Amino acid sequence: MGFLLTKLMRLFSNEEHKVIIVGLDNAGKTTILYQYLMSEVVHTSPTIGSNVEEIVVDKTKFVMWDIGGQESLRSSWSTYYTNSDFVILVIDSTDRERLHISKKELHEMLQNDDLRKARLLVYANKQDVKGCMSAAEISQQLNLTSVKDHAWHIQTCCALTGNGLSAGVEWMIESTKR
Ligand code: G3D
Ligand code: MG
Repeated sequence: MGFLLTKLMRLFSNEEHKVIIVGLDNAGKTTILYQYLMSEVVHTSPTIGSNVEEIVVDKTKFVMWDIGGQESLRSSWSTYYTNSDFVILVIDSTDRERLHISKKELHEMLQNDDLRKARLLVYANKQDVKGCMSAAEISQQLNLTSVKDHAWHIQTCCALTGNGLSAGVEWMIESTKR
């Protein structure tokens, strides 16, 4: 899995896409990044803020964002939007209570002019947990069908095993060819 992902990311990275990974705290962002980078970490840059981590794999820059931070910090987040080609939103599929917060953040984010050309990949993470929400349920709760001006895709995954992660990356690569 790690090898396949690395290969896919390398293919992808030749085109230099900037990807930002967002999601509430505990959604699984760090675990996903760890899976992406499992076999070969080319370079990691230092953490640039308590809620923002930046990692560069080959030429692809990942700006990883924990949007669970205090409201007061959120105004600075948009600084990281510039030139983003992809937004990866990580959802904890077991966290029904806070899904509405992700929804609000997502729709606000997509209004931002700097994310005009960004495509959206939603990872419905923690699919290994019994009773978790399905992709259809999350998609409905997030009102993804209302997103008309950004290409989007929802992908179920389990960051612990890496299941589903490469399918998400494949969608990203495919979407750049359209
Ligand atoms: P974050 O970076 O979005 O805040 P983390 O989230 O990657 O730190 O993950 C938060 C917790 O969720 C971690 O548990 C992690 O192991 C767990 N987690 C991440 N992905 C999955 C998954 O697919 N399935 C399950 N069951 N758990 C997952 P801990 O216990 O270390 O806090
Ligand atoms: Mg984290």
